[in-house]
Amino acid sequence: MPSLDDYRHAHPDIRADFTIAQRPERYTSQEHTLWRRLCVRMRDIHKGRASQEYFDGLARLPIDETGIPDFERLSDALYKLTKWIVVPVPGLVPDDVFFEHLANRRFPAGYFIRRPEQFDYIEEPDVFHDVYGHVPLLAHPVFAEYMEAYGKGGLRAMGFHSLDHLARLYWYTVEFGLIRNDAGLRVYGSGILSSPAETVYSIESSSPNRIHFDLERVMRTKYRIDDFQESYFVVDSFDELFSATYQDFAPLYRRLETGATYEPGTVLASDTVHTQGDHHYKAHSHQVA
Ligand code: HBI
Ligand code: FE
Repeated sequence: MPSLDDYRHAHPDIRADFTIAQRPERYTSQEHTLWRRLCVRMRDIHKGRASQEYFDGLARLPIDETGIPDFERLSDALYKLTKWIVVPVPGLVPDDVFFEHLANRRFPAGYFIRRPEQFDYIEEPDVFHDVYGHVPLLAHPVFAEYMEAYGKGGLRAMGFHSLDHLARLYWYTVEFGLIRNDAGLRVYGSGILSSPAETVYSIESSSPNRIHFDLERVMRTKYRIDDFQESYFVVDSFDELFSATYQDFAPLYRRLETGATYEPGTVLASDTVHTQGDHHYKAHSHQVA
C-alpha cells in the first residue's frame, strides 16, 4: 500500500487524507477521447446485463460520453441524491484512509485515466473504473448506506485483524456482485461493470458458479485477482444485501478464526446455486471441500 511519501514527488500537493486537486482542465483531448471510447463500448455491452439500479444512477448523474467528469460537478449531483461526494486520489490509498473516506460518504476515485494500451485491463483503479463503475450505484439510497457501513466496518475490522475477511465481502459484492430480480440475472459489481469481457462472461458463461449470497460463506471464500471469477455471489436486492450485513461482525469474526476456508471454485452442498435461463434455484449436490 503506497504511503504519502510515495505519492509526493508526482503530487506535491497531496493532502494528509490522500486527496489531491483533480484539475480537470489538465486532461488532454486524447484522454477525453479514451474515456468516450470506453463509455461507448460499455454502453452496448451493459444493455441487458447491467442492473437497473446501475442504469438509474448513471442517468441521474453527469457521467456520460462527453468526457472525463469534473468531480465537483459530479459530487454536487450525487450529494443531492444520497449525500455522497467523490474525492480525487492519485491511486490506491491505505486501507484505513480508504475506510475513513467511505465511513464519511466520500468515495475516493482515481483521477487519472489508463493509457490506450491498457484499454481492456488495468490493475489499479483509474477514473473509468471508479467513476463509471462505482459511482452510479452510490446514487442508490440502500447501496449508499451499504458503502458507508462497509467503511465503518472496515475501521472496526482493523481492530479485530479481520481485514482479509471483510475484503472478501467487498470483493464479492461491491466489485463482483450479481443481482437477480424479475428481469433476470444482472451485474452490479463495479469490477465486472468496467470490464467488457467479464460483463458478458459473468452473465452468459456456463463456467462460473453463481451462488446465493451468504455472509459467512463469502467471508470464507478466497478470490482471484488475476482472472475472471470462478464464483459469483447473487443477491435478490440491495435490501437483502444490506440487511444480511448490517450487524456487529465481532461474533462472526470469532467464528471465522476456525473452520474452513474455501477455494474460489468450491461449491458446497449447503449452497443455493442459481442456474441459467430461469429464475429458479437448484440445490447442487456435489460437495467439494
Ligand atoms: N484505495 N483508491 C482506492 N480504491 C480502493 O478500492 C481501495 C483502496 N485502498 C484499499 C482498498 N481498496 C481495499 O484494500 C479495501 O477495500 C479492503
Ligand atoms: Fe473498485
